[in-house]
Amino acid sequence: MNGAESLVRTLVDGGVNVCFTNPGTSEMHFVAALDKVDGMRCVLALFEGVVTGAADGYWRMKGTPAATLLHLGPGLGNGLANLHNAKKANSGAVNIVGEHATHHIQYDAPLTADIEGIAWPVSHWVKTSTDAKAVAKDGAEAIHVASTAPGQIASLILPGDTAWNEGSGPEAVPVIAPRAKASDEAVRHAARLLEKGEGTMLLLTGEGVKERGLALAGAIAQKTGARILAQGSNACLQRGAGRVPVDRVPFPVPQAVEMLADVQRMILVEARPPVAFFGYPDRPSVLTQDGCELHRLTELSEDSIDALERLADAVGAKIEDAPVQQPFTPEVPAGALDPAKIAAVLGNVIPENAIVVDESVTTGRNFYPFTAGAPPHDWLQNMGGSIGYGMPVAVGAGVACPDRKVLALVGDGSGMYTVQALWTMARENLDITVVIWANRTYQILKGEFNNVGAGNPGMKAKDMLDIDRPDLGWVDMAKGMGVPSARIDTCEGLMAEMRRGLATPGPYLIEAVL
Ligand SMILES: Cc1ncc(C[n+]2csc(CCOP(=O)(O)OP(=O)(O)O)c2C)c(N)n1
Ligand SMILES: [Mg+2]
Repeated sequence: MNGAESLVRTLVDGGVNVCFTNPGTSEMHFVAALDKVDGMRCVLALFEGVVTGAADGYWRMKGTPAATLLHLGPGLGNGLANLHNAKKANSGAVNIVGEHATHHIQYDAPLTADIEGIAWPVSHWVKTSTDAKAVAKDGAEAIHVASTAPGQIASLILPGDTAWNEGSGPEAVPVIAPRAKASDEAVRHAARLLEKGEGTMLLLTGEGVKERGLALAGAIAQKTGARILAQGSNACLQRGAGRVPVDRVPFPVPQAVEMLADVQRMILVEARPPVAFFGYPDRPSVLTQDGCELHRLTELSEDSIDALERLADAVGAKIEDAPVQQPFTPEVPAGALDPAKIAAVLGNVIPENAIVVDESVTTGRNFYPFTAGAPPHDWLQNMGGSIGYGMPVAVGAGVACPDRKVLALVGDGSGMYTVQALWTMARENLDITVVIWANRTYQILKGEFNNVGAGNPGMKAKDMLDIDRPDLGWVDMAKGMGVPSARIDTCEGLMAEMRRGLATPGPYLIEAVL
């Protein structure tokens, strides 16, 4: 058995049974091994940003890593933006990056590059296998790293000869440590802060914004008079009727500062201390008031459910007392589309157990209040700010959860970064309804132009902020990649087409012209 087959068997035995790929010559033995080993689902994507984003989406829904297969430095480089997003989302992934055969690297052939140098900034662990006998063991270590809480990026670089020479056979993955428990002092101090009542906030992300974490936090808040709030972006927030509702830190700095103005004590449940997305000339970077005490209950890698249970006990809160969201559907809107009406349509159509991948940018600023009473669903956000995450993450979620409806809500500018994801949706027949908010502009940047103090855009600057001339033909692009599609520009049309897309299996794209 060669090194490549030893590695693929190690992956499958280690529970990594999906590989998102875009291979080249240096990965051919890995590709050949896929035919020899049962149990690995291989999903081809036509751009590496789709590969890496799909691995992110897969982890978010499954909590176990997928593998990626990438072609040397440039292939990895094409995948960097979504690896950056995945790393910020604390998603685990095992990247297998092909490399020239060891004897060939010295000749500086066209594809020779500093692959480790490219991999490091978006990885927690990087290793180049030195020979075929080491590949399986390195692969097992990569799975171990990727699976270690809260989830990490492991990049294994595989020179061609380490794939084709005689390997070791599969290796077992070392035991993965469970999440560490928060210290007693962290829980005790949080309880002390909560005793002070109003002015205390629990800021949540990670397990803290999943159903049970929210129920515990909601019960604690109910008992003590504290408030709960979610981080601005969250990898997977569980919401909808019957769950404890939670708002998020808003993107615009003035709104965020206002929301946090009364907070004197903030208890961080996996969350980062809230800071602005960008620095501006006349706006603060830190969103909390001076003197606000920040107390960490759990690190990202710690067991927040356990910590919240202990905290609930300490303050005498009972999970069944948590105030849950009642079901409601907004009034059905009519006529031309605008962001508020779109939000009302969504509140009517989000199906039970849906996975909503949100890359709506400005169109989506107000989706939360209108969709809060929809049937229970998961809400996924961009964690790294690099746009083009939405459709790839939807691919990964669709592969991870074939029995659930995936709804990808994507700005037209964002969608163009990784539009190739549509082809993978069609090829794998993934049950994803994509809605593109076709406002023909980078709308958010118009506000940012002013926010950074650049004044009013002139003709040339305006040209950098609009994406019309020509208008993007989303219906045609989708058709060209095998995804049925429709264009609408009214609330009635959006409602009907979303219902159609969600009712029929397989992918569907709606171009919603604003
Ligand atoms: C990789 C990357 N390139 C550029 C940007 C800067 N950027 C942020 S939002 C945006 C445009 C978003 O446009 P769209 O998705 O159409 O949403 P809209 O602003 O129209 O609501 C751009 C270019 C970014 N965040 N990431
Ligand atoms: Mg736009």
